[in-house]
Amino acid sequence: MNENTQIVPSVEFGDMIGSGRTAELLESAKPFIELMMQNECALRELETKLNVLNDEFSTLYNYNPIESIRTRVKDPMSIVEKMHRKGISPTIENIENTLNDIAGARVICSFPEDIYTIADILCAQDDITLITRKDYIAEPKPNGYRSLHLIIGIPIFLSTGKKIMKAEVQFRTIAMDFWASLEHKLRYKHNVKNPAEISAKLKECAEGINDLDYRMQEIRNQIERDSI
Ligand code: 0O2
Repeated sequence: MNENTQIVPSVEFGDMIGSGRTAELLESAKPFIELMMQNECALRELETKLNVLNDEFSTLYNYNPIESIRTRVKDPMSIVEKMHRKGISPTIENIENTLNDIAGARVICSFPEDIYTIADILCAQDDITLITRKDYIAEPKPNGYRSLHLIIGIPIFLSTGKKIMKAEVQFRTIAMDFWASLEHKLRYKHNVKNPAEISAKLKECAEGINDLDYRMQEIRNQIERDSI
């Protein structure tokens, strides 16, 4: 099998199983399973880096800038569907070259300032390369969506040597995450009567949440300044 192996077998799954070709099917899936494993490893490396920073802040400043970290490897059907949407054949090589978000992490911070602090420190590490940076906090999406998105290159060390993996890291405050999770759920509810009204209300909530984030941050900073 080479890197151009299609992850969707050309022969029907049932036919292969039925004809005793299970071993062949499993063999054809190996490169894809390997790619998933490498992405899992990249996320473990990334999560460790973020946890190290959080532990250091906790020890030095008695403060945790990161509330929580969630990671996921994109599921195979979403990968195939996204490749299909982009009109590119889902070979292993094409998937690796095209998709930046097979490995994804969501880093939830307490305050907007923490997002930039942790993102900058992470990108300054000498084994991390910043590939793209989209600041949807400074420039929210028209629907009100806010987050800082980074695509980074991060190394993993295999028996065959070093491999640079790509990962998407989304940084959000707790409030931004609350909004994005609900908005995502609502987006998939169909047959709403007034989509424009719902969008307008969601946008209004996004503005309110942003206002709250910065007011809470100001209170935190005031407490820091005024502490004796
Ligand atoms: P999932 O299930 O979260 O992975 P690209 O991924 O590069 O093809 P794009 O538009 O350049 O597409 O990426 P962008 O803008 O950086 O956003 C990608 C991800 O951000 C999305 O992943 C969402 O997780 C999140 N996101 C972006 N816009 C919105 C939004 O308006 N609402 C919410 N709730 N989330 C958003 P996926 O691939 O959609 O899905």
